[in-house]
Amino acid sequence: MSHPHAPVIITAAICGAEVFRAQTPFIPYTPAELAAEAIRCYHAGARMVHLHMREDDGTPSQDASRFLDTMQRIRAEVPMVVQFSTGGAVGMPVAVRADALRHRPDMATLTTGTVNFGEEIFVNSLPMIREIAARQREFGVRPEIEVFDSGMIDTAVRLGREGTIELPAHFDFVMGVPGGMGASPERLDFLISLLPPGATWSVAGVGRHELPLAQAAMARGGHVRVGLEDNLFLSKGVLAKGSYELVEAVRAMAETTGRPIATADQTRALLRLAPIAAL
Ligand code: KMH
Ligand code: ZN
Repeated sequence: MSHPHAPVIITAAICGAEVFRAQTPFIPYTPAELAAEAIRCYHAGARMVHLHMREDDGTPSQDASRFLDTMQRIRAEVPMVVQFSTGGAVGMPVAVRADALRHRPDMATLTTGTVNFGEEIFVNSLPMIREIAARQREFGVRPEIEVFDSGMIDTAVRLGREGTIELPAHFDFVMGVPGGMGASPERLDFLISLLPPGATWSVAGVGRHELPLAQAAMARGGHVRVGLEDNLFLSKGVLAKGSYELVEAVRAMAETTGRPIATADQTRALLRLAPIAAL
C-alpha cells in the first residue's frame, strides 16, 4: 500500500448516465457545461475527470465528437487527466461504448465483469472486455479497471496474465451500487488485499456512502472519486451545487488527514501516464 501521507488524486465523476435534471438542476449535459464543470473541479482539487456524454436534452450518449469537443475544451484550460467512460449506459453495444477511444483520452474505464445494476444488468462478458481492451491498446489509452464486485479484480489479474491488459494498473472500486458489492471499510480492506502488486486504487462510494468511503480511502493511502455520477448530496437533504462542491469536501478531508493534493505531474506519474511535457 502507498504511504498514508502520499499525494492523493481526486477524480471528479461529473455526470454519469443515470442522473437527470429532474433529480438535480446541477447536472451538466452539453460539452460546454461538462468542460466548465470539469475545470471548476480542477480548481477545487480534482486532477482527473471521468466523463460520460449526453445529448443536449440529457439522453445518455457515447458520441465521439462530443467527447472530443469536451476534452479539447478541458485541455485548453487545465492539465487534468481526461478519462472517458467505456461503460456508457446500460444496454449500449461495445462498438458504441468504445468508439471515442480513437480520440485518445489519457485513460478510459474497463469494467472486468457483469453486474446487476439496480433493476438492470451492466453486461461485460469476457469477449466484450477483450474487445474494449484491444481498442484501448490500439490507441494507447490506459485502462482504469472499474470494480463493482470483488471477482472483477480476479478477472483483471487473469486478463493481465493473458496479456489483454498491462499490469500494474489503476483500479477504481465502485461501492454501493444496488446489485454490486456493498460499501463499508471492511469490504474495502478485503478488496485492497486482492490487488496485484504495484496497483494504484481509488474508491467511489455511491449515495450516502460517498464521503465516508472517501475518508476511509484517504486513511488507507488510496485515491478518491466523487461527483454527481455517484451522489447528489453534500450532506443529508442538501444538494451539491456541482461535483466541485464534493471535490472541495474531499480536499478539506485531505488537509485534515495529512494527504497533499497531487500536482498534475505527480498525478500522471502515479498513474503511469506520459508526462505533460511529452504530450
Ligand atoms: N453507467 C454505468 C452503466 C463506467 O463509466 O465505465 C457504467 C459506468 C461505468 O458508469
Ligand atoms: Zn461512469
